[in-house]
Amino acid sequence: MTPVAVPTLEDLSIAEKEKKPDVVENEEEDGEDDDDVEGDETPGAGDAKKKKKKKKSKKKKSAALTQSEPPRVGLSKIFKNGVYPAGQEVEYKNDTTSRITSAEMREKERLAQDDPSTRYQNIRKAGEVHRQVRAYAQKNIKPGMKMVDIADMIENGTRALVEENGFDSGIGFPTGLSVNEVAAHYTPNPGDTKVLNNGDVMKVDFGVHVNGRIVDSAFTLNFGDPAWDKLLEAVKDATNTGISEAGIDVRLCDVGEAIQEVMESYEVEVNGKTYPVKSISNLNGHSIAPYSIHGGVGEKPGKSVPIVKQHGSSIDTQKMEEGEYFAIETFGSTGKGRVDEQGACSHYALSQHAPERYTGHHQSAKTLLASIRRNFGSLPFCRRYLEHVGEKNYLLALNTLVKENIVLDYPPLVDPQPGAMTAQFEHTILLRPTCKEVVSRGDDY
Ligand code: HZT
Ligand code: MN
Ligand code: MN
Repeated sequence: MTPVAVPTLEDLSIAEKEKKPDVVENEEEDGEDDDDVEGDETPGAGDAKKKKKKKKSKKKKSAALTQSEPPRVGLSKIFKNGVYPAGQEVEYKNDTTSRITSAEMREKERLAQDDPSTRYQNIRKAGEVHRQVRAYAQKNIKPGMKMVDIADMIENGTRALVEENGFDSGIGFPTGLSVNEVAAHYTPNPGDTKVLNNGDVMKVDFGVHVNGRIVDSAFTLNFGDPAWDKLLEAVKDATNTGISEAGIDVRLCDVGEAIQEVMESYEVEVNGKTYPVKSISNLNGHSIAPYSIHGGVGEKPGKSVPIVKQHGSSIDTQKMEEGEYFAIETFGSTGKGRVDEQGACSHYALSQHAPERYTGHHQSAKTLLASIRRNFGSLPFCRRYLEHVGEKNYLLALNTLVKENIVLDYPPLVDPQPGAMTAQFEHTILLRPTCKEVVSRGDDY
């Protein structure tokens, strides 16, 4: 593992420049396998062990404190004071009450920060994991790789950096690696031999959570005709428009209308054919709640963030509210501009109506349901994750739970027009009392 520089955070924080997190330098490579650290407060780092390590290398000061390649250094070892970098902090549009300076809003935010259940450190750590893992992915994903190896690259990095620990921290949802006309919700199933090819346009959509606070962010890689870059640019612009429009008391329909306007102002010319870029009308962003990727809590459904103008639905009365988290994601297509469910399913999640215990007639379904509850709770999972926790021959039981509406299936979402190309960009934002924080913003997108 080779140490590399941690990405600079200069541009990310407006208000928190003064309390920039400590990023300690990596010790020099001395050939010793020693990750102990002076002042290490890791529970279980016992005195005996410490002394032994101190003897072995008496002058050892700070251990590591930059990220390795591949990324395997847990972030608590890089940000030793437990303070993670804030995302991009943006002033609200039309902020006539000047929330950023309002004493009332600053006090409200101070209280929110001090409340352990709402501490922003959780979402910020998840955001920093996302940035570091994707930086490695963007450098190393190449045509010819197996999709499973790409997924492993991202998931192994996420597990290590977030310091995966039961329900306290881990993967937020399956790694989406959707190619070309597939817009979302493809990840390889066990045994899938699919390879990333030259010519492919791949959406990389992965999630990280810390104490249930999920960062959901995605980007698109173009290994095809450089002319597709215009499609990527359209979608990036549309997503940034959604982020810019988002705010407290903003109507969700207005966000959708602004996104579509920008998205559909683009066209792409590839091989002498001109395609108008369309917003994929039946895909949307969504609110996010603790351990709930679609933002639903109990009987209360989450909120959708449309990416096209809505026609006379009830969505036009819904507004964004202070304290809410949203995934702002947009999808552009050169095809029909809508998606169908198509192909083998990989993504699943426990239904919110799932019974506490299985009362049906299939013994294998009963034990699989117990395993899903224990390992994933309400977080989405994929078949590979079932194998990761040791499940074998689970497919019949899984299909039974889907048929009985105990587990929901999320099949791949595909633009049905032959040759359609799709792209996606997504960020997670937090509507703080004083400002909007784009927690997944990086120097890449
Ligand atoms: C569902 C299942 C998963 C949430 C959006 C999404 C990836 O399309 C309300 C609005 C993972 C995520 C989801 F395994 N979906 N974001 N990133 N997928 S969604 C949705 O089902 S629910 C959109
Ligand atoms: Mn996503
Ligand atoms: Mn999402």
